[in-house]
Amino acid sequence: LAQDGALPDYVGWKDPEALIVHSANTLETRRDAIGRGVLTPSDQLFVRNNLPAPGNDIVADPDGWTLDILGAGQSGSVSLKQLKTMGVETVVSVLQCSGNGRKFFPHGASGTQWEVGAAGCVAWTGVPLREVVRELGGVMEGMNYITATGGEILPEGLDPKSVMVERSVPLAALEQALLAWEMNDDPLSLAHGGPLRLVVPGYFGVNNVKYVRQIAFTAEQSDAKIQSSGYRVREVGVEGAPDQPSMWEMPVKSWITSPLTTAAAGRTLIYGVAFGGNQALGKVEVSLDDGGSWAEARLLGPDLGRFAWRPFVLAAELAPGEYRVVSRATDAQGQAQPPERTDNERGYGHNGWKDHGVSLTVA
Ligand code: MSS
Repeated sequence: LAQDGALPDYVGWKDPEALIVHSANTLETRRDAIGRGVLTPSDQLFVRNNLPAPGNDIVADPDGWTLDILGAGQSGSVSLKQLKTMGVETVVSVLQCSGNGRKFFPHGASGTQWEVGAAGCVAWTGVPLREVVRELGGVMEGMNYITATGGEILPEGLDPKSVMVERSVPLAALEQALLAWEMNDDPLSLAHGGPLRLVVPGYFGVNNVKYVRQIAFTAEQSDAKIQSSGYRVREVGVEGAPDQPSMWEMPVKSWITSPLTTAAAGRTLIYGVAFGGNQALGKVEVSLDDGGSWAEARLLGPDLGRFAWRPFVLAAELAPGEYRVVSRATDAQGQAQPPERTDNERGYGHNGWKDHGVSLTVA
């Protein structure tokens, strides 16, 4: 297990300087490590596992990995080698944990105390799920969800439904879902779900099932705990239940990445990242007085599509003093980040701009 912030073995190839080790299963990208590039380097990307990762042997022979597909015209098993002949596409998307920003909830929401770094933007290469389904004769009638099962070996002596990672997303996500075997042009690492991962661009992290073993088109959502009562938004003090909103589509969000505490008086470039979630990004504004007045920031390129984030920059002339620097993004549909968080039991989905600001001393 992680001691003194040391990296656990399965992520030993990561950059320790860029990461906060919360536990062996939860590593966060430092706010000051989120750079000005569009893509997050793989060795700086956050990691979150609900269960310990499987052994490294599962990535030894990627092409031999098999995926079961149920609820299509012809159900059955396909190998990764076969999937690689069915189509290929590269999609850049923000991977963000449902609990990113949990640290800001005043009721002390239980779970990893992520600040802003349970998120990154990476390029996924794989076959669009819709192409695979087309080859298999389409989705069976009456199916409403894509239900994906992770390849973990489950701990013994526990009800499998209480621990398994099995997530359902609405069938509409078939438009963008990808079965990915590469991340940032490298074979998908074990830490990020190799050899094969379901990626649902625009949806929260939990729906991007790693080491995916089975994809089922289903009429109902999974009855695994992680779907039925986990990742449900409800008021503080309330238990999770299937009738509450599930952590699916991500809303618009942004935060400042530099400077974070101090700056020299004069011309200062203020940087951050912004994304529209399941929508394209529209614009980003920055305020130096906690939302009193706003100026539009410039988006840095290139634009890698609807699901990618954009670094942004604003040049500001700063006189000595104290500043509360905040950013507010608006998606292409005109939906802007709200000022406040919406308090909820597990601290999910925080996109309020106030908490994500930084207090700057300029001297
Ligand atoms: N998958 C599996 N298989 N398992 C686990 O545990 N987790 C989740 C996803 N997927 C899992 C999976 C989560 S929860 C998240 S965030 C993500 O993943 C992360 O990713 P990375 O790669 O970064 O680690 Mo929260 O919403």
